[in-house]
Amino acid sequence: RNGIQRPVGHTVSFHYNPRVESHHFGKSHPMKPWRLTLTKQLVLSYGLHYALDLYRPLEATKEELAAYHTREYLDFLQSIDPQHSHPSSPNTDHEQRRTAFLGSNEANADCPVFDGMWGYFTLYAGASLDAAHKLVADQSDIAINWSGGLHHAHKGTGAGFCYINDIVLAIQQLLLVTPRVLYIDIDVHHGDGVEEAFYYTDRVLTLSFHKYGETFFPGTGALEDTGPRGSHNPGAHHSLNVPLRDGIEDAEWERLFRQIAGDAIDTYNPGAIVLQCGADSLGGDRLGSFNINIRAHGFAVEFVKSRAHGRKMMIVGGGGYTPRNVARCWTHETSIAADVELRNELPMHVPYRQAFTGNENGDGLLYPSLSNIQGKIHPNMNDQSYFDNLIAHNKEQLRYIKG
Ligand code: ZLS
Ligand code: CA
Ligand code: ZN
Repeated sequence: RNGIQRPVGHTVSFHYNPRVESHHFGKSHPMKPWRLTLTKQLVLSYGLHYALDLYRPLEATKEELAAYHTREYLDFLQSIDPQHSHPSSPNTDHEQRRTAFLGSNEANADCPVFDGMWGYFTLYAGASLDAAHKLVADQSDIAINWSGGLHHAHKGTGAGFCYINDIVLAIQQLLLVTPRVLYIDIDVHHGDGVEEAFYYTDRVLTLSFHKYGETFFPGTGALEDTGPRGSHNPGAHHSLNVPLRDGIEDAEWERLFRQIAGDAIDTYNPGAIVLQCGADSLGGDRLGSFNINIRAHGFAVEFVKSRAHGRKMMIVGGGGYTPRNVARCWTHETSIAADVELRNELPMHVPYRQAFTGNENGDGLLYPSLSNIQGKIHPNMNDQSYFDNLIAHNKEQLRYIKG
């Protein structure tokens, strides 16, 4: 009806269970699963689902999560959920365990305990595992899970809104069938949890672009941190970091990404590429401070896809704290995966249309100008020589790597 068709010879799968939408971190918490509702509605309104294989994955099992996470952490997560908790266990013990596993509760925690949280984790992790399994079984070429991408979770603790590291679990599955996986992370925060999980191996190359400096979370991901010290360790030179200052703009971003990600793909020659597309690197994000627009963000997907040359590709979400722009961004990136061009005017019948209309909400367009219009203004604190140094340093690291 609207001309959207399945391209021949390349399958794009979309892994999503709408039951994730109903979970709430708490009233003032910036992480809003509702952004996934908005994304899904926009994808459907553009008719993109005609170009996708849609899957509705079930919850991951505790056994599946234990492929990375510790038993005691999983036992804690499952039992702290009010719906699973034992009324007999004393409150004080719960409090101590909560602090140990999810951090202190001062000024309201990044990782709160909320109703149905076990259901939420197992759904988003289940979707990433389903995506990985469809790639492994050769039933998909590009597998997308916008509810995943929770890159800060550690083996035995939660951090930065992340409890279960679905990315690590998915990469573990890909490693069963391919010798090398490249992980690229364009969330405005450092992909520390994924870097940490594969820090000591040469079978995963991690590459994160992020804001770095002052007190910005999580504080890791310096240019110089490229893996364990000592060239005898297989993980040496296999963690790449691109620390950025506030206000980076479209052209600079695209040049930097093309250079560094391009070199990484060519040199490392991975069998699969996992791309974390956190949308908090967009201009106007509530927590981020970059100045890039939706097409420049999507350039990462476009570029990796153009260099994939038959390699399996997995795309996950991540951060993104201005929901209308998260939905725009991930709809655009779904369309890139599916080889479909979308018109700038949003479909008339899109639900929640008011979230996208009005001057400050982007005028009913898919691609409004985000830089310096929405949110706080972040002057560009990067300069050409700084970028040149980032490119040169990462090129130097890649000289140690043979694909
Ligand atoms: O990458 O900066 C921090 C840590 C703190 C400041 C905030 N307080 C609550 C705890 C101590 C130093 N945390 C960051 C985490 C960012 C995680 C990004 C996840 C991802 O995008 C992947 C999904 C942070 N930045 C902003 C907040 N936390 C934050 C802002 C507002 C609130 C409300 C709820 C909770 C407390 C008040 C909160 C956190
Ligand atoms: Ca990042
Ligand atoms: Zn983030």
